[in-house]
Amino acid sequence: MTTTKTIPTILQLIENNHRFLIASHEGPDGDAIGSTLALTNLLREAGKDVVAYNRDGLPKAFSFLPGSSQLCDEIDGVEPFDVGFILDAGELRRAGSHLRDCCTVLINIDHHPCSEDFGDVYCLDTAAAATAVIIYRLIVAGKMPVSLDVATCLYVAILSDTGSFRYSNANAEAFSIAGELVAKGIDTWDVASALYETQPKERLQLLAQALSTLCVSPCGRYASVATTLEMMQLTGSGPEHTDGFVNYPRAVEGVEVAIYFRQLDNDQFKAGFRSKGRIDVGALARELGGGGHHNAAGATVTGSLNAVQTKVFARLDELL
Ligand SMILES: [Mn+2]
Repeated sequence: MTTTKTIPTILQLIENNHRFLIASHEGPDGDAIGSTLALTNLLREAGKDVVAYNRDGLPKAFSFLPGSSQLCDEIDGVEPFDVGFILDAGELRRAGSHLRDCCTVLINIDHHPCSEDFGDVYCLDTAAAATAVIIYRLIVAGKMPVSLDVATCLYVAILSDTGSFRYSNANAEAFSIAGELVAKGIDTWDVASALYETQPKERLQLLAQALSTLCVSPCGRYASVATTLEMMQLTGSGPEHTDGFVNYPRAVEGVEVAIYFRQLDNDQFKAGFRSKGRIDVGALARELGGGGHHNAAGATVTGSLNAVQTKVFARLDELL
């Protein structure tokens, strides 16, 4: 079903029901949390009873968002919810397969290509820059008021999924919605500084260590950085501080594939891959026993850092 057909159905379900569950995918990003909290705030403001849920809880980076303190990571199994919204999830499993049983009606709203058709209502639009864009369309179609709280959550979601309007999905609709949201009174500098200028110092200390391992291939088309458990111990940091590290080798001029090797234990590394489009790193990751998409993928590889790098680089030399 297309968005245009499903939006009136969803609006009807909101109107006719009272108890809602809003959930999104594990390891939530800005779109997952922003969309969850936007819809949560919206429905609460309309007098509904709403539970916001994420199996991994709230990443600290989003604790400035309105409504974030009420996001829970467990659901008490009492009576079922009238309606459950699963947002931005790709697959129900990533939000929690158990959610099917707690909701009378399940609505899947997503913008991921190949999003699984798991809901009673399936609202997919791969042309939407973020799931939050589809939620905004829903609000406009339902002529619902956009409070500053709702606007802030949607804005953060769009900002996050478009890489602050740098990625190719930053289309006219994304800019236009962002403009309308900012017009509701968002302090854009406040939001940007809450998102990007509140990093724990441990992250930057670990990043400094990671950057010192920067390695660019002789052909110049792939590059990597790595972190070891020793570096984490030395800087008092953890895996939660490594978000975005792969973007640094990706930013090197001429690089088409970037890799971030993160040591998991003595002889295991997680290799995170990013491609600028020509090389299918999803296929590469699957060869190594992992998975992912054309432009973003990962695999766990056994061996010393040196051995793991040699293995991955040899394959990339063949591909590039
Ligand atoms: Mn998204």
